[in-house]
Amino acid sequence: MRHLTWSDVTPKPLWLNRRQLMTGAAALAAAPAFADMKAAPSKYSTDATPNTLEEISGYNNFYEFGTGKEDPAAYAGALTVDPWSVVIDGMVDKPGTYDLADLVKDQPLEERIYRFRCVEAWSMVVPWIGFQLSGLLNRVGVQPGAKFVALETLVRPEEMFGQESAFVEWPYREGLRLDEAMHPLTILATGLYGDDLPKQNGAPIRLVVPWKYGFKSIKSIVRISLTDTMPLTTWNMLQPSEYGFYSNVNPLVDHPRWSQASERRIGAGLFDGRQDTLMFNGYEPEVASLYAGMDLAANY
Ligand SMILES: Nc1nc2c(c(=O)[nH]1)N[C@H]1C(S)=C(S)[C@@H](COP(=O)(O)O)O[C@H]1N2
Ligand SMILES: [Mo]
Repeated sequence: MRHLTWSDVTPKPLWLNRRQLMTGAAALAAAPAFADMKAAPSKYSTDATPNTLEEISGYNNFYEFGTGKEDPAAYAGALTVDPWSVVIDGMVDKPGTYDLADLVKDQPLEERIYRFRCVEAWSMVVPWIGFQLSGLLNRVGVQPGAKFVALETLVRPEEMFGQESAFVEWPYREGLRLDEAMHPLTILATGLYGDDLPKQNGAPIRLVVPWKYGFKSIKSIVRISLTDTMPLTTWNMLQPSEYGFYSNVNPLVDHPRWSQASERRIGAGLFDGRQDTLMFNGYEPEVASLYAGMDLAANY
């Protein structure tokens, strides 16, 4: 059987709003093809076996919906993700409020199977659907003095009951250095396993930075700002001694309360799924040069 690529099957802008658009004959025609697309992951993909959809959408961190790992699956259904817009502002040529469909328009969507590791030392392998953050930043035009990208999650306590408690200073926020944001491994994901993102995984659009601990991968993004100063980040605000700005996966730098030398692959049967953690989560060849000359123990 010939391996299909994404572009064989559907025009890219169609992909995002598939749920609304796929009706009747279109749905029937598309169904087998979508299943086949799993066979065509990006060159950036790992060859590790992905976790199941049940694992990926059943064990989550999304504090807007509670702090338990099963809370997001139970409560994220309340979130309205359509319509959705994202404010892009700060040091860009074309600031504005972009409708999600506009934002994704013309960005090459592809499946990328990424290792994903939480700072709590569990990990998964996820077949994301997304596009490079760099594509979007290039489209809006990054101004010369910009050095960082700051991202924020929606604040809507009526739908996100976790936001009724103030233990996090909402919105959840994250940031990257501009060169990290422009790196081809850094994607905005709008789906996984050939479908739209489950809400508990950060629908309708979330960041994925595979060489960093999971908390950098901010969910349900409504704002992207280009700045010349290092942005505040939620986990650093909560506990600066434990969570730095960089948060690169690093087996040699332990979290103050636990080792980061190994991880438990969720769902893996053998040996409890425990395996050695790799430098930069296994993406060392691709990203080590971003940190040349930096002391990674000081810049954790
Ligand atoms: N807005 C928001 N984004 C978030 C979080 C969160 O609580 N709120 N949790 C982070 C953490 S700690 C992890 S490990 C990942 C989990 O992503 P997943 O549930 O898709 O596996 O999301 C990150 N993004
Ligand atoms: Mo995490």
